[in-house]
Amino acid sequence: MEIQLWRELLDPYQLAVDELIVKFNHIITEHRNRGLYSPIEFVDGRVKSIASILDKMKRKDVSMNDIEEKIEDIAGIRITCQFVEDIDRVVKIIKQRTDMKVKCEKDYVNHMKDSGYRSYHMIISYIVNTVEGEKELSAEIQIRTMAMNFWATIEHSLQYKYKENIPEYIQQKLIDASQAIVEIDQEMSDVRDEIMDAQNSHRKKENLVKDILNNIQNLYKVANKREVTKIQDEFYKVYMMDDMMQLKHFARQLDIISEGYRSQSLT
Ligand code: 0O2
Repeated sequence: MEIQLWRELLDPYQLAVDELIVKFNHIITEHRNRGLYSPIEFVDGRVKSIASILDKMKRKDVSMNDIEEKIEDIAGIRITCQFVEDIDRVVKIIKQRTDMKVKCEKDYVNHMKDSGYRSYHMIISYIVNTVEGEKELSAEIQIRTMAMNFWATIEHSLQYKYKENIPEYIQQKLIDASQAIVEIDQEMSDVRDEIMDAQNSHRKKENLVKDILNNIQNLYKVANKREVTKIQDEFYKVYMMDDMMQLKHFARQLDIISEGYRSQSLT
């Protein structure tokens, strides 16, 4: 196939990857803005390289005409979670969406591959709008924990080096390591509530400080500069106390002051 035709074939997949990354990142933002724990820690994606598509075509005996139908991971999204439990939550979120239709799922989390690979795979059908109109295409979403991702990334680079022939002693090491990853994920799950609590309090504090600073910045436009400087100094003092209750109280007082200026400027 000519290079130009590859480009035309792959362009909509790039659009799908870009859109899906934005959408999943927005899920993270929505959770965090509401002071909620996000089951998605981070997301990335890629369009499969031409070399990798050609390799897969050879491996699976796929003809040029069947690429789009038979190679369902041309567009690939990887969602990384902190805890195994988060994977189920992400799967539920995806199933509830109306812009992604789940075509098939593979649960390599509960059914580890012989290689030791663990991850939850979903093939979705997704519509993009191109210059030629709507196009429905397939995309693969891989959902895994950070620990699973660590293992898969390293194992993938070894596959690249050794192709199908990873020496047996390395394979055994990888299987042992994958068992250790199962244990790490389990250990982390055992303290999930504590970790989530700590992270939530940290985010809540960050959001509160962001609101306070926005409020102070807006006050500069309407209030006397000396008064705002006093408020700012007071904020630093309260912040240094490292007491969330005091910080909340300060934020409420500041809201009242700001509201006062807002209504004054309206009259
Ligand atoms: P790349 O370079 O990541 O794109 P099948 O179910 O066998 O018909 P397929 O498509 O191989 O077909 O499905 P599978 O097994 O769900 O694998 C899809 C992708 O999952 C792979 O894509 C890898 O990204 C990842 N994967 C699957 N097995 C392993 C594994 O043992 N180790 C690692 N590190 N990753 C794995 P590609 O196209 O193989 O590779």
